[in-house]
Amino acid sequence: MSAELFSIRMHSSLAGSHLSGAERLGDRRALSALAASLVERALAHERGEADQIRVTVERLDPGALLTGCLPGLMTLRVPDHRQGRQAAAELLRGAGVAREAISAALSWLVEGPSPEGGNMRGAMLINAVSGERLEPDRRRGVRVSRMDLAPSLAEELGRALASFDLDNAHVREALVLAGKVLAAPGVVAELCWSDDPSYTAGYVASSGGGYQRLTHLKALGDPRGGRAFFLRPEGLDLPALLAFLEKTPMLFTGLGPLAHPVDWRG
Ligand code: WAQ
Ligand code: MG
Repeated sequence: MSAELFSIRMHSSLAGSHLSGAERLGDRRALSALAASLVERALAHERGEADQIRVTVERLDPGALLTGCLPGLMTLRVPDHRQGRQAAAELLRGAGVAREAISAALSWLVEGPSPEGGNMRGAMLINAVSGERLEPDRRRGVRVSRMDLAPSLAEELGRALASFDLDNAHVREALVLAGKVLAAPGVVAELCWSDDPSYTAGYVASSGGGYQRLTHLKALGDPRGGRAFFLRPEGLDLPALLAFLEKTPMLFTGLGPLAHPVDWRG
């Protein structure tokens, strides 16, 4: 990627409710194709046809760019979402998240984490010890942004994921997002499942465990989903964390190890 770097972000909504979003980085030549593909994607989304699509393009300071490696990926097969959630809770315990915080996050995600019980556009921030919600705007949440795969890595990742039958946009984008979240100051772990009714897989990410996929974290057809970032309360600098997640540009230039799927045994 050349010295000139832009952030391009899409957010779509229907009657004021979040439908879909995406964030990419690109050089000047890549922008118009990226914009077209983000608009197409918003129009074709399974959650519905948007009545508003916003595309934002912003020039970045290339001096602020961070690079990193993606977390390692493994798939844990679970028979259904109940066992998936139990497995997620155990993985989060292993990453150092307190029980209270885990059960609070799970119930918010199950009920719909926004104040009206719907989906949020961004993530919840949760104190990993007390379970308290810490994001400044509980309706919107915190949107992680300004991250992407380096162009050279995109192909390599596609090939690697394809050999596990996992080369889809959900996995690629979630891996990149989790990679940036794990690089953020004060984050202990992340829990996520999709708000797309047809996509039941989700993951727990932590620096020790990497990106651990669970094949079912919700029932097929359930339109609720979301993300919880668990934060270490000691020494937490919330403004610095928000600035990092929302503003610091990060490109991934290396892959982590990919493991063959295994059955979860709690
Ligand atoms: N920053 C913060 N939160 C976000 C962001 C973001 N950039 N993008 C999405 N979210 C939140 C928001 O609340 C969405 O409602 C929720 O996450 C789900 O987003 O390995 O597809 O894009 O098979 O539907 C994970 C498993 C798929 C992939 C996640 O999420 C795999 C997925 P979605
Ligand atoms: Mg979605």
